[in-house]
Amino acid sequence: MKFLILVALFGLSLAQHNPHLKSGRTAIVHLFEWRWADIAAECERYLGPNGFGGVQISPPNEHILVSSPWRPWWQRYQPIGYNLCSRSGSEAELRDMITRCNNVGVNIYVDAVINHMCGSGGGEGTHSSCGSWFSASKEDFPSVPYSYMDFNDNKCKTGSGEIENYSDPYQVRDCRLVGLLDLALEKEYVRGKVADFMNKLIDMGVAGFRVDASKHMWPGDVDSIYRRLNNLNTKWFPSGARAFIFQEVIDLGGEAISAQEYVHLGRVTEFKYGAKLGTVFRKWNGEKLSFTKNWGEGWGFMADGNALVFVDNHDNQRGHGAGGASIVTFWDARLHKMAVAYMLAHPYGQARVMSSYRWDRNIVNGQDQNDWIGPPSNGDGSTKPVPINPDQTCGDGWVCEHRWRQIKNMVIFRNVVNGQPHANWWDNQSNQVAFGRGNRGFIVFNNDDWALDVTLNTGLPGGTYCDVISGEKQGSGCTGKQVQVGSDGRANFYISNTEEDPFIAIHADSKL
Ligand code: AAO
Repeated sequence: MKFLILVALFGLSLAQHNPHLKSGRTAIVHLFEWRWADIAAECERYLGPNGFGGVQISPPNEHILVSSPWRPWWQRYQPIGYNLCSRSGSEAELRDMITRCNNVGVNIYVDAVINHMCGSGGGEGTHSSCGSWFSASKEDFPSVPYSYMDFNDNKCKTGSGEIENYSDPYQVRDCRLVGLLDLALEKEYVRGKVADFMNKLIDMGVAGFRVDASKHMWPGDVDSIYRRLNNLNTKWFPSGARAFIFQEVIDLGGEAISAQEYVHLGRVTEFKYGAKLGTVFRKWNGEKLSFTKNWGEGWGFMADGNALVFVDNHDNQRGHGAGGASIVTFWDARLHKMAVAYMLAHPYGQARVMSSYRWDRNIVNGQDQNDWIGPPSNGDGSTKPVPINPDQTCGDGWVCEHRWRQIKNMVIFRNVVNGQPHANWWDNQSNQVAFGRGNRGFIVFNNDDWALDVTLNTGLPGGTYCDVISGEKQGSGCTGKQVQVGSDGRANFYISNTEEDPFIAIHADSKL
């Protein structure tokens, strides 16, 4: 009996590691701050047809409206309640989007902000995205309802009520993160309200959750919430399927709380991944691409099946969160394309691609004074739609990295090589490396300051392949470079260090 219970419990949480991607799909994209109407259209016109597996959406629940600074992106990390109207749209638009994305095989993952409500200085009134009244000073949120009894004020032992020291795990869980009113998740009542909110989304058809600020919640508390979650909607998912859970725990080492405390509950964001990959591609601290032969667990990252990996995220692309200056973002487009391609070619982890908007950076002493700027918006703060240019890029300040040919084609590469082992590694002991995935795909990088000119074993069947970085296969030809693979699997590669994109990728579906 005990054994059976153990199996049941263990099985339940392992199930939460599965993103339930539709067959043949492998990568997800964070459409940061996009409107629901635009995500629905993007699923149908682009993500579905190009093999994207899912979308991480911005928090869909009612949030505070901040006026100073004017409508920052981070207002959505300050919940006022669980009504589903937000800067991205109404509940009806959210439901329509989830349905339309599911219908074209693209899953939706919700950014769930459940650790806290708005900041203590959030004032009183109806300045919230659905217009619900609240009072931050009285800790009164009638739309849920939560009252002062539902917060951790008595549990927190610091004088300020704030997290003062990250090396004290009690403070980190029981006190306020940057002034945000900290919910008492040990209370049955609060757990129930949070679970109701998540269950409403599950029933609408979402496939899972990014759990914001997980480090700031006790593993036992979130476990108790996860156990209350419904199985996924059987209209789109197998019966008995559990929600995919990936928890935001920033663990670069050296703190009291580690990612390991959460890996039995679901996946965890592996922040070391982007921090290290950025350092490698920037060639800082003596790092070289050739050192990545054992990339993944060999670099001290968490176990493969627990990791959610990314090159940058919405925080560290603008100096919030962690990772520091090494993070490569769209602002360093050439390095970013290489780093994202490396991630998508490599088998480690569940990969997430970032899709950003541009803002006016104003960096003073290494700190961006404009790190708060929200998405492309109209004067009244409403978010602008994402217009698509004739060349398939996005307009109006939306960067749409996921539509860059190099990145889109590497998402397809990852699908084509899915399940194949990391193989045929080559390096020049510096910053030129190559590796394949079984007999399905091969990629070559030149991040040195001189040309790469070498004949390598690709592991692929002989033939002519289109490079999917400089172009792609179109009909019976290539729009970019061609690679001739001999019947022995060997091919010559030449990559000048001054090329726009100094890397080449070929795969089974790019063969002529
Ligand atoms: C805003 C204002 C605040 C105001 C507050 C309340 O900016 O001035 O007090 O409202 O009125 C986002 C924004 C915040 C914003 C918040 C609410 O980023 O600026 O505050 O919305 O509107 C910690 C958490 C992590 C969190 C991260 C930003 O652990 O969970 O801070 N990320 C999530 C979201 C994020 C969101 C929230 C949480 C809140 O992704 O968008 O905030 O919902 C160390 C710790 C980390 C800690 C960082 C930053 O990291 O390890 O746990 O992250 O510090 O404080 C080295 C170390 C590394 C260290 C890092 C940074 O790299 O190795 O460990 O340095 O110093």
